[in-house]
Amino acid sequence: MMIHKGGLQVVIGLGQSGLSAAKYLSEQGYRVAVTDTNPNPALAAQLPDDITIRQFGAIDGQLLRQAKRIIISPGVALTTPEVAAVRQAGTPVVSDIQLFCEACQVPIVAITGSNAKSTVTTLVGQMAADAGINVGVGGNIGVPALTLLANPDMALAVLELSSFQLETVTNLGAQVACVLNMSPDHLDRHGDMLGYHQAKHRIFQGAKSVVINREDALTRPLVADNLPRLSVGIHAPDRGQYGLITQADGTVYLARGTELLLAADSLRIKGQHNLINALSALAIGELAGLPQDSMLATLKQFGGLPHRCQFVTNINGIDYFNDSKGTNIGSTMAAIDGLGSVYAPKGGKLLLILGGQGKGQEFGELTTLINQFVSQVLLIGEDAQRIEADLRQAGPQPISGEVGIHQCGSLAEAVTTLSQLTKSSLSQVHAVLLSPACASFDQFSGYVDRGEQFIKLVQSLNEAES
Ligand code: UMA
Ligand code: ADP
Repeated sequence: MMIHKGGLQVVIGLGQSGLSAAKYLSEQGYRVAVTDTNPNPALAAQLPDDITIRQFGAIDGQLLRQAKRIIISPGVALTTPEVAAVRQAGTPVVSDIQLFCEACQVPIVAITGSNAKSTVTTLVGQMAADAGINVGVGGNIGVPALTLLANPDMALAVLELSSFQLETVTNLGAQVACVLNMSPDHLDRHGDMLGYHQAKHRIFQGAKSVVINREDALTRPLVADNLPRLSVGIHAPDRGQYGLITQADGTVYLARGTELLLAADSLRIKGQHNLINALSALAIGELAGLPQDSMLATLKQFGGLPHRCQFVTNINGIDYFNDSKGTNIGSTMAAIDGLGSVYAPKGGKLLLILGGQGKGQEFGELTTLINQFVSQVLLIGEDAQRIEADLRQAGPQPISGEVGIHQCGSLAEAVTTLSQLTKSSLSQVHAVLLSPACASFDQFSGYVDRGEQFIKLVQSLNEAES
């Protein structure tokens, strides 16, 4: 008979992270059970045979009451009644990240934020790899953290962490912890901004060093500490800190104190928000002990991730950008500001494609940046009418009469409309930006599908025009 260690471990949710947790715990010799609201979770076929307790179709409250410890998937809310009841009764409820940090023997770099997590995580991972370090990159980025433990030679773990993963983590003990930025997101799960902030800030528990954003007070740890700390921001930095320095001839440099590191123009990723992302990666890398020369070489090569302000092509002098991952107001504001300020000095404006499935956000918050940087707004998707109403009425300032607003319905229609608009020099359009500030599920299978369809439509436009 197999002797199991500890008590029953119940995994809730059999997605990618639930599967990784179930496999890991079973390999560690625990008795494991799995429960999921889906009657037929697709990943059930990949569960090890010795996991025989599989309760699908509802979260099994009775099973949870027998658990010694519960491992909850990030997509399952702690307020789920069956979960809240056992938690109240004192059963530990943790995420896969808790299991990971308890088992991991190598330094952890932990990165969170409302936006830019995947970009900065990928960049830091690449910097470490290029410096010859055997690095594992995982977490919310799509690679469950526990799967990284399969690499016995891993010397550094770089984790992207979401608020859902962090809300059940205690004493992460990261070598470097960073909250990149904070803007409203996932408030349906966390109740309000305070709850969201508290979840994110668990990343600092037990941290050995931290990176903060000088322009965003909500990224600073609340508790005073004497930890090594580096800051990042758009202004000229203090000694040893990271920022941007603009020289008399207008050239912008990434800088550490007064030391000029790299001209912003030499980066392949564009927009001011990406300069901040580059600085964040450098600061995190410094605290993780990565060599500066190698990090700068990586930065020059880094082309960014697909669907994040991704340069698609230039047609008749107009640049096309795919920012399909811009799914909330904060990310779309960064894209408009970041790219808008690249074209504005040359008298150029953006054409912005906006819309899809809203998440209760206030689109009026975009009007200030639209008035500054955008000449045409093309609206698509389920919430297009509401977005137009918000833009016209609900902003901190009314939308300027000079900005054209066009209801287009679909992305295909938007591309047809923009091909007409961009022909007129009156439109001043120097760049087309798809950054919807919305989820995509009304018309697409996800942000990747939306971005890929946009690229295809733009490529056929290119063929038709050439
Ligand atoms: N389920 C229930 N009950 C519920 C909700 C879900 O049983 O109330 C079940 C579903 O039926 C399904 C499983 O839970 O079988 C899905 O679990 P999950 O939603 O936690 O998804 P995973 O596949 O485990 O993926 C998760 C992250 N998903 C979420 O946080 C929603 C992935 O982040 C992450 O890459 C992965 O773990 C590996 O760590 C995705 C994400 O959308 C990219 N993250 C959010 C974001 O970036 O905004 C936070
Ligand atoms: P996350 O993993 O946090 O969703 P990504 O790197 O995938 O972050 O980028 C998501 C979106 O956030 C992109 O579409 C991009 O326009 C926007 N973004 C990128 N960098 C920043 C930043 N520094 N501040 C705000 N938004 C940003």
